[in-house]
Amino acid sequence: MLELARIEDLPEAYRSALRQQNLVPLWPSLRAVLPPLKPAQRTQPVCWPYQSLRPLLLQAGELTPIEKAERRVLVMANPGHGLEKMQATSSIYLGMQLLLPGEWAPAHKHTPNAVRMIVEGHGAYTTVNGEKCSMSRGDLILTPTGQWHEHGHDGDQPVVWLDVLDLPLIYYMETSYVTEGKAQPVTGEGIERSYKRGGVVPAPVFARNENDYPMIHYPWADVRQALEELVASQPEIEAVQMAYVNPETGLDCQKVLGFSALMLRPGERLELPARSTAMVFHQIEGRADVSIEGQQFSLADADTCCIPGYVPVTLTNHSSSQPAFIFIADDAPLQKKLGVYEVRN
Ligand code: GTQ
Repeated sequence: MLELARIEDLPEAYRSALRQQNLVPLWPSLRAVLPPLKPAQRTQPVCWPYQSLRPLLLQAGELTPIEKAERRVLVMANPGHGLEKMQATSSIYLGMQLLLPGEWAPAHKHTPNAVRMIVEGHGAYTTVNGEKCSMSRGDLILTPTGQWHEHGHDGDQPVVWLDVLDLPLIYYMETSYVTEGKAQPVTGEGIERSYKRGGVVPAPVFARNENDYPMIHYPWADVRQALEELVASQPEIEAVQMAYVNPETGLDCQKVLGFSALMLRPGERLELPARSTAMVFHQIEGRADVSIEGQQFSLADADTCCIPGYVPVTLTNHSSSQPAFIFIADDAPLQKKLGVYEVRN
């Protein structure tokens, strides 16, 4: 590839004349914005072990009352982007949120899309546009763009969940803002039961639900059972993986980020090809190693890590008797819409 002229190769008077008119020569920066074959990446591989994060999160519960935090969250920030940017990847924000018994995180709605993956505790709930979703370990609860949501807690132990938002992208687009609201009346509970059986959906007199987000609560017990039934019916399947989709359309459950649950069979080693998406892994059950060239993370219960895109990934379950279950997030839905999604074999 030809070497191009540098900014210093231009006379200072010319450079200054350009600056004064808010003009920039492309050629000194062309290789930086269009590097050969692989993008420039800020996203570094990073792991946030839950057992080291947890005491600091509980301490936040003592240091900052919920009224002074609104959302009591420790953000899992990637140093490659700069911690103050609060980004795990270019498009994904990750945070661990703590709600203590009796606390209430007031209703609001915002433009970024969020999901919660419940990590520990019982008795808390999120109400999304009137639908009350109880929280249990491993449940996925969606709070898509523009939907009112608030969190409450009737139990007697701390509740912790992982927030996954497309905030970095929505903020970058200068479209991120919040609207505050009042406590929502509960109008429904248990929407997941209406969509429990794949292939059939509620259709009162054949009118289908055209809401973009018909199902917002995916209980872990159902997803786990689906994975076990998948592997029981197709023992040779390449990857025991289930995507979280809109049950009315079969498409991704949200428009920017995509989510799936993966079961690694005892002793399984799974090689994922290099794809254009950075990825987030969160261990729901068991243990697994996540490795890319030059870096390996051993995930135990509730550990979370991220890795950059365009690298092959190997996932290994070293246990010879126990399966491992991993929650995965990436921005494949967005990349596919933009036409930049790639799998490199
Ligand atoms: O629970 O609504 O981690 O609005 C960041 C922003 C959680 C929430 C976050 C939010 C929330």
